[in-house]
Amino acid sequence: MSKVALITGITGQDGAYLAEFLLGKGYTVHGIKRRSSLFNTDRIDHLYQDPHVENPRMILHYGDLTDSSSLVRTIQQVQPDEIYNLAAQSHVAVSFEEPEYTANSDALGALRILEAIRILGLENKTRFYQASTSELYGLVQQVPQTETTPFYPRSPYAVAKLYAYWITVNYREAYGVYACNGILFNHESPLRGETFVTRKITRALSRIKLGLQDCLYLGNLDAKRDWGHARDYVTMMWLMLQQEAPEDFVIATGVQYSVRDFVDAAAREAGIEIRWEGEGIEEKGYDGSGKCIVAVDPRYFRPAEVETLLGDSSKAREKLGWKPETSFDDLVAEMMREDLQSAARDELVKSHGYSAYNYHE
Ligand code: NDP
Ligand code: GDR
Repeated sequence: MSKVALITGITGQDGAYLAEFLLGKGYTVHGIKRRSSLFNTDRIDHLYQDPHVENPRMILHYGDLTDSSSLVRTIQQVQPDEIYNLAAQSHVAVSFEEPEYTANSDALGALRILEAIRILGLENKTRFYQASTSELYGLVQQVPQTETTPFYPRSPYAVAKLYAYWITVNYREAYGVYACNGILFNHESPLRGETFVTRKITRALSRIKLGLQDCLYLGNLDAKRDWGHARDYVTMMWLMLQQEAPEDFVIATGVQYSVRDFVDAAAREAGIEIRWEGEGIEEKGYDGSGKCIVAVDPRYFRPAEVETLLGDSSKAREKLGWKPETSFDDLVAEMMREDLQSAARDELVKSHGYSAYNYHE
């Protein structure tokens, strides 16, 4: 009998990589997706199986982290061996605009799933993975950050994820649920949402290169992050649920770059050398011909910023035998390759007289 996994957030970046990974391991994969007025399964369409085929190995269910009824019903029906709770309102800046919804989905969503496991008497069967985050460290108290570094969340998103972190620990200690937190540092890929800074950069520079856009507007260029590849990180989610006893793990590369460094690296992939001039909100990046292609827009500053994050994943390296496979340069190159291709497609459409494409930041 193949193992059964249930993934919330299967339509997101990590959900897509994890679903592919688990299908490759022979799992039957169930996913929870939200109802949307448009199709929102682009990232997993290549994995989707027609429900009319016999014994499909990937099945989608409508549901929402804010709706206990859908969660309990799906978990009861699926009887999963493993649940990966990846669903979240995952954008830090948006969490300042929608704090209550973020708390409902990101904090209470985890509780609802853990309660469902208990209500359905699945404590001894179903293992639970919670997508925790380096944002918990926020205003960092120690460099680099490990599993024992104190938390200091700096956004409604991080505060909600703090609740989810502790309720996961609590259900492990109180009810013996096999429940783990993966404290993952930023991880990116060509599937990254377009409004996160890395993808915003690779997408915009590709379009600038092909004459589809003039300028890339960013917020805090000095913010530093520890960026890995999502493909590498989903392996570790699975590894965490294969141990004898449940534990929490930091997953990071241990290398840090600034947003400005990321812009430089991505521009180099497009054959552009950026010259920076000015400071603060006056800082601008110019291409070889002297055209301004990067500028700061304070609109993208956050009410409270996380300036610097750097992870130490020694515990995962030792206990799980895990290490990241993709370097920063390879990550940037892969993202640029994909975005240059999609900009080239847009350019082709435009050159044939169609203008039905939009640019949304
Ligand atoms: P994405 O934003 O790409 O995906 C989020 C997923 O959650 C999407 O499938 C989205 O659905 C779904 N979702 C959002 N709200 C709800 C809801 N109320 N009910 C059901 N589903 C919902 O995030 P990532 O894949 O990048 O991240 C996965 C998880 O890991 C998130 O919890 C994130 O907070 C966390 N994390 C991410 C890190 C990163 O660097 N990527 C680092 C550390 C933690 P839809 O497609 O309909 O929008
Ligand atoms: P983050 O990712 O907040 O770390 O959360 P994001 O890419 O949004 O920001 C990283 C840093 O870049 C700065 N920045 C900008 N960010 C965005 N989005 N847009 C801009 O124009 C811009 N300019 C500068 C930000 O201020 C920030 O310092 C991600 C999400 O995936 C979370 O769900 C996850 O928990 C954490 O990573 C780890």
